[in-house]
Amino acid sequence: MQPFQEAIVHKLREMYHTDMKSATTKQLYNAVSQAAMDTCRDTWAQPVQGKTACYLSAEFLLGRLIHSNLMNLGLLKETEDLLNSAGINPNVFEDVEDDALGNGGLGRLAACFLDSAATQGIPLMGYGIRYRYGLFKQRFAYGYQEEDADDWLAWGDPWSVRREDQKVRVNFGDQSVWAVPYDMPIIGYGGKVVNTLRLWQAEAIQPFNFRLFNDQKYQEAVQQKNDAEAISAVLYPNDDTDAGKRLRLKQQYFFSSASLQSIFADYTAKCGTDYSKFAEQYAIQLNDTHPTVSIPELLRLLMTQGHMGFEPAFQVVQKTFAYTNHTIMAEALEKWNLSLFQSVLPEVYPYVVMIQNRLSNELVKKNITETGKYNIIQDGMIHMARMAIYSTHSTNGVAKIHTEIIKHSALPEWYALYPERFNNKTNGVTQRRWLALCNRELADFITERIGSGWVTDFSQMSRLKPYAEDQSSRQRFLEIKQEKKNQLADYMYRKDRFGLNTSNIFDIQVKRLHEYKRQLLNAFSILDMYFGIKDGRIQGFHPTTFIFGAKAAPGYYRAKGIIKFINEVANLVNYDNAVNRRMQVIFASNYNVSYAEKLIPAADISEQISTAGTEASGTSNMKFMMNGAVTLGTYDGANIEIVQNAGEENNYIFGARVEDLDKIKDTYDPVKLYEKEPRIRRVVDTLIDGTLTDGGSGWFAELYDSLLKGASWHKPDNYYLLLDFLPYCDARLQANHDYADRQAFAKKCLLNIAAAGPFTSDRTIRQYADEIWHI
Ligand code: GPQ
Repeated sequence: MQPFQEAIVHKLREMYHTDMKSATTKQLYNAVSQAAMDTCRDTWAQPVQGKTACYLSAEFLLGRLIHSNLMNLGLLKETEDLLNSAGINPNVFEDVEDDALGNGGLGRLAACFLDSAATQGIPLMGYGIRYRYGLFKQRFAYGYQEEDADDWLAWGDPWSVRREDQKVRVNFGDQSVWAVPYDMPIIGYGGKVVNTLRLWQAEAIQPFNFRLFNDQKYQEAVQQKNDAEAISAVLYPNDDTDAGKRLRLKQQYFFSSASLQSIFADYTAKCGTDYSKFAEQYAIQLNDTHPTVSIPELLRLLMTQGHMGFEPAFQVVQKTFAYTNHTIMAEALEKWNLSLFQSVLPEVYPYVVMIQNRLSNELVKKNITETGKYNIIQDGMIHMARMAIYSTHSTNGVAKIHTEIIKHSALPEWYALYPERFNNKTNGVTQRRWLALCNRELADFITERIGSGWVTDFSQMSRLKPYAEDQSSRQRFLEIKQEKKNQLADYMYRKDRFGLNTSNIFDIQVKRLHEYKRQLLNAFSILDMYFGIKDGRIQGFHPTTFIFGAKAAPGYYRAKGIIKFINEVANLVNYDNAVNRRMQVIFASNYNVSYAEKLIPAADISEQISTAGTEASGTSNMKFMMNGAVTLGTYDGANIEIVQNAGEENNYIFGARVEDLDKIKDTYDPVKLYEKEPRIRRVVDTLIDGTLTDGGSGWFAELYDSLLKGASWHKPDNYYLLLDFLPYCDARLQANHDYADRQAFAKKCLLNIAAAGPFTSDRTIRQYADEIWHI
C-alpha cells in the first residue's frame, strides 16, 4: 500500500473504528478528506511573503471538493485504486453533497479564481460567509419549481478548520455578534501552494440567558443566539437582482467588517501601526458591490484604530481597493435606503458621509454642477456602485463588450471623470475542474497529442489545431463525445428516470433562469420545430435532445412561470409519438456545479442566447467550448471573444447586436411581428390557447402579456424574443443540418477546443495580479 492509502485506512480506524469494507460513504468521505488535509497542513502553514490579494465575495460556489483536491494533490489515482481494491465503486463520492454557497456565475467565478491563483502561486485569500444553508435544492412538482433547504453540513465539513482564536466582534446598531472564521485550504495544482478561503460564521456573544430562563422566558433566553445565527443562516437566492433587505445588508457588513478587521490585524502584526503603507501589503478586490461597505469600514479602522486623518486614510483606501462590476442590469445595482443603512450601521454611516463630502468637493473643483448622477447619497438612497467606483483605483468589466458598455452607456459620466480607472478583465474558467476532471477521456485525448502542459498552461491548447484536420483524431473525438453522452444518460436515468436517446444531438442550455437569458426563446423555438416537423415544413431533421437546467429565484414568479412552461413543452413533445423519436425535451432538476460537470462534456450545442448587451460575460460558454461543443449564441458577453477566437464559421451566431437594438429600442413593436408572422403567433399563442396549461396559476397569461403588452415597469418584449425568433430558428436548423456531416462537425468542435486557450481563469487572474494588484 502507498502511504496515502495507509493514511486513509488509519483515519477510518481512528475516526470511526471501522475499515474499508464496512465504512459508510460518509465515513469514507470524511476519512479520505482528513487524510488529504493532513498531507497539506505544513504547506498551508507557510506564511505569505510580500503583498497579498484579498478577494471579498458574498459567494464562493466551490462545488464538490474531494475530487479536485485529490487531483491537485496528485492523490486521485491512489485513492481510486484503494477504493477499487476494496470493491468500492470509485464514483461513491458522487453521492456527497455539492457545496452550494453561491448562486451562479459570480460565485463560480470566485471559485475558479481561487484555483487559478493557488496553482500559479499568487497569494490570494478569499473572504466570504459560511452560510448554514446554501442555495436551495430544486424539485419539480407537476412541473412547478419547489425549493428545499440545502443542508450541506449533513455530510460533515472535513475541508474546514474552525479558528476560534481568530474570531472578531462585529457591531450593528441593534446587535453585536462574533464572526468566527472557518478556513479552507485552497490547494494549487501540484500541491506546492496552499492558499486560504476564510468563511465567517455568525455566533452569539451570549448564546443563552439564564436570567430569562429562570423567569421561564424560554424563547427570550435563546433570542440572542437566534438573532446572531440568522445573519449567516442562508444565502440570498437572487442572481443579478438586488434584494434590498435589512438582513442582506447585515450579511454584507458582517463579512466585510470581519474580513477587514482580520486583514487589519494581520497588517499590524507584520508591519506595526504605521498604516500609510497598508496598500503595499494588501490589495482588496470587491466582487461586485456586495462587499462595498468594506470601503467605509477600512476608513473607520484607519481613522479610529490607526489614528489617521481622513485624507491620508482615504488615499490608503483608494490604493487598496478595486471593484469588479458583473452586470449593467438596473435591477442588480445595489442601493440602500438611507434610514435603513443608518439604523443598521450607525457607526459606519458617518464615513459614508465623509466620502460623499469629498466627492462633492471634487465635483465642484471640476465644475460639475449636475451632481445627481454622481452622488453616493442621493434621493434617500446610498448608491453602492458609485461608492465603489469613486473610492477605488480600478473598475473592471468581465468581457470586452461589457467593459465598453460600462464606459459608454451604463456609466459614461464616471468614465468621463476617471477614464484611467476603467479596464477589462475577460472572465475565464479553470480547465482543471472543467476539463481535466469532468472530462478525463477528452483530457487524455489532448494529452496524447500535445502533452500534459495544458493543465497549467492553457495557451498550449492552440497546438491541437492541426488535429482538427486529422481524420482519426476527429473519429476519436466523436467516440469520446458519445461516451460522455452515454455517461450522462446513465446518470440522468439513475437520478430522475429520464431515458435519454444517446444517438441524438445534445443541445443544452444550463444557467440561472432569467428573462434576459431567454430560456423562453429556446422553448418557443423548440415548439416551432415541433410544429414544423409535424406539419412537414421541416425535413431531414437530425433527432435532438434539448436539455435545460436552471433554478429560478423563489420570489421571481415570471421565471417560475417559464420553468412551468418548459416542463409543459417537454410533456407535449415527449408524449407525442409522432415526433418523440426525433425530439426530446428534458428539464434536469436541481442543476448545480456537479450536474454541470456531467452535462457540459456531453453537449454538441451550447445555447448562449441572451439579448445582446445583457449578459456581462457568461462562463458556461467557455466550459462548453473547451469540452468541444459549438456555440449557438448571440453577439453578447464573452460569446463575442469566443467566436472571434474560434472562428464564426465554426459556431452559430444569430440575432440583433447591441448597435441594432440601440437603433430600434424606441420604436420596437413586438405586436407587429406577432401579427405578421404566423410562426411567431403560433408559438406565443400556446401560452393562452390551451395547448399548454399553467394549472390555473395565471402565469402563462402573464408571460403572454409581458411579450405583447408589457407591464408597469417595462415595455412589451423588452428582451426582444420575437425580434430574434426567426434568426434563432434558422441558425438552429442550420446547426442541425450541419451535424449530419459528422466529420465536418467534429472539425468545428476540435477547432473550438484548440481556441479555448484564452478562456482559462489562469489568464484572467494573472491579469488581475499584474494590472490591478501589482503582485
Ligand atoms: N452575475 Cl451581478 C451573477 O452570477 N450574479 C450576479 O449577481 C451578477 C452577475 C454573473 C453575470 O450575469 C455573468 O454574465 C458573468 O459571467 C458572471 O457574473 C461572472 O462575471
